[in-house]
Amino acid sequence: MTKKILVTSALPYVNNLPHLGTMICILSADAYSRFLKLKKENVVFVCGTDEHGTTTEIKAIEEGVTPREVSDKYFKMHKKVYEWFECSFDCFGRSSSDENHRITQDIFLKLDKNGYILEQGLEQLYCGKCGRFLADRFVEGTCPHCGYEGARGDQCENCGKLLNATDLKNPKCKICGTKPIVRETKHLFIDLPKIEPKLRKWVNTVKKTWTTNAINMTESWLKDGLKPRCITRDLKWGIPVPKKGFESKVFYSWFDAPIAYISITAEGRKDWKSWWNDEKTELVQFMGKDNIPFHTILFPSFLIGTNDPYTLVKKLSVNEYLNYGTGKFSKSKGTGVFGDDAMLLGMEPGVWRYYLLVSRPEKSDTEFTWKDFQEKLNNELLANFGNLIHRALFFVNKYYDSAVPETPDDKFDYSEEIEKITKLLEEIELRSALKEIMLLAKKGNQYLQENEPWKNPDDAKTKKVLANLVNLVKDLSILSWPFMPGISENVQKMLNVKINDWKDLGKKSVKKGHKIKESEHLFKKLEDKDVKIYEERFRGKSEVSKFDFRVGKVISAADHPNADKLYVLKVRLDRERQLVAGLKGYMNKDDIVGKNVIVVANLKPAKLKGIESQGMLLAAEKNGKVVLLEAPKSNLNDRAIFKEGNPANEVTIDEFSKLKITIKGKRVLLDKLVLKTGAEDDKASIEDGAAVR
Ligand code: B3M
Ligand code: ZN
Repeated sequence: MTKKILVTSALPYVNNLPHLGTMICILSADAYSRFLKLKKENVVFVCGTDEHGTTTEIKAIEEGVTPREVSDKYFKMHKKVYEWFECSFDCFGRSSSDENHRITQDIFLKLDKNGYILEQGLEQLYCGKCGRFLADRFVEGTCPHCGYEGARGDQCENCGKLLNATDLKNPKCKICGTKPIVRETKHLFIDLPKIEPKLRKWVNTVKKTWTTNAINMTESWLKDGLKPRCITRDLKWGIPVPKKGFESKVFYSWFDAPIAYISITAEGRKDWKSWWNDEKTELVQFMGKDNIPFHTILFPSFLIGTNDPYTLVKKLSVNEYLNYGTGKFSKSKGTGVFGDDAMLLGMEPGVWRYYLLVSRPEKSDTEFTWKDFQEKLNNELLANFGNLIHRALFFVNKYYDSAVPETPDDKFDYSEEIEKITKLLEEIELRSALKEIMLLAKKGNQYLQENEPWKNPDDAKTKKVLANLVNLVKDLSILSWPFMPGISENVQKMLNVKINDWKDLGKKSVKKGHKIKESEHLFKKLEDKDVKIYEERFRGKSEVSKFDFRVGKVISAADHPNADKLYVLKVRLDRERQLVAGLKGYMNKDDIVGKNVIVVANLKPAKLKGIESQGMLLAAEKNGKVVLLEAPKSNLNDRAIFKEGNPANEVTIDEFSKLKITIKGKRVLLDKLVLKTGAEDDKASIEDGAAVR
């Protein structure tokens, strides 16, 4: 029986979309489990969304919906993003599932029965204005350890130390900004000091297979000595605590979130117990550095305290942070690239996977820059990897009628490279492994260059060279599959083979006479002008999101008394507004009245020839023809957006005229962003290239 390997990636919070930094952790786990699958190991890859806790409650307050609605909405969006990124989860679920309620409560009851649960009064921050206790992220302040000003009530993300909200200096309620007061309530604690001896023993036996940052942080925790840790919260959204006197409380989300790894497996597989209750299962967990103590101290303590034979983490792979340039990713500020943005930029998912895995922050934080992304795409993927594959296959197609011209020989040897890459992958040194794969492609390019096959294609030697290169291409397709599965599959399509076994590496299995297919370019160059556009677009506080585009219905149209090109319109959106529009001479009043149009609703009111215009109606123009932008299926006052963000209170006509909005295929485009109202693409029935004004 082969051993079981359980791979998990930290469950991303459901309150927001994953950004590139979040993707790194998931893609790392994905690449590693794909590698194991190619090696025909018995592996299950588990991930899902972390839905409870204050992050979701805060988002729900912001969006004016329930936490359940936030979770449902974002769960779907997460799923879509991961599918696009070619993530191959075997089990993908949610921490709010019934199964997780069951298993979490079961683990709690066992901890309680075994005497590891304490009841204690707790001094907690209470916001008088909001009338609630401020759990975890409902409060922010200065970290008492490192002085970081944005520390949250449960953890400082700067130094990684876990905090109690009352430790914060200058605490503030996250909702209203008020300074909270301290009040006492009763809570349940897990008695970590009592579990500590068993935990220490276990840590000492496994820690050698953890990354250095994980070992260091865990040891420093243990050195300080463990304290009882509160596992209940005064919130509504969460898993109810099954204990008398605590019925109105729920579990701390960091209690049920790691348990969700187990429940998600249970939902997906009947044989889940054999994965989670078996010391022979090797549990490999991927996470960002701030998650370390939860996975090496807390979660193992929950499991050890049950006295059940739960599978505990064996290998831990921790990544540091990816920043967006020198700043942070922020969806609300429009800074940085998020998963859903990447999907819309027209590049293969494999390009993103390559970039993120080859820049995986392992020893220190790194920065995403568009220049760096461009360089890796153009110089590494395209000019090296893609170029080798294209040239090798191109020559076979051109000179030998698409058939491998010879039996390959051993003159071109790269067995050492394969061995090295395999070893690196086994050790979860993903970035180094990927770099070695690129070096191997480079070696292939040199071999091709030195042998100049274009000079003597009919030479026996040239034919051998190309047969060897075709086999290298086959090997590169196997080696790169964990990292860029879609690209690898495209290569195999062109090669006309289907190989998904690591054991096939190094074998000259693409034999003389094998017919290959047309070779196509795998990558498109990223041009400087696009880099400029993307830098601008993802810079933050993006220009376009400050415009408040709204759907309005035109109720009436009349001639402007003092101007022969202007109409005065009444348009209903939030309320009835008077708009002055320069449409006379281009269309009749009847063509306008009754239509659902798009209005810049936060344009500074201005007088046009003596009549006030409270907004601007959008139209597209080309060669003297003018049409309205329309959203026929939308409701009045719905927002039309290019890109999520917060509109400014007021914008000026000058600011608007700087936007270069055009029409393509009747859709309204700004760069590559499409103007949408809900699910509807806003339309303008006019030729491509028409300008919107
Ligand atoms: N959601 C924290 C994070 O995304 C948390 C991980 C849970 S793993 C069980 O950083
Ligand atoms: Zn700190």
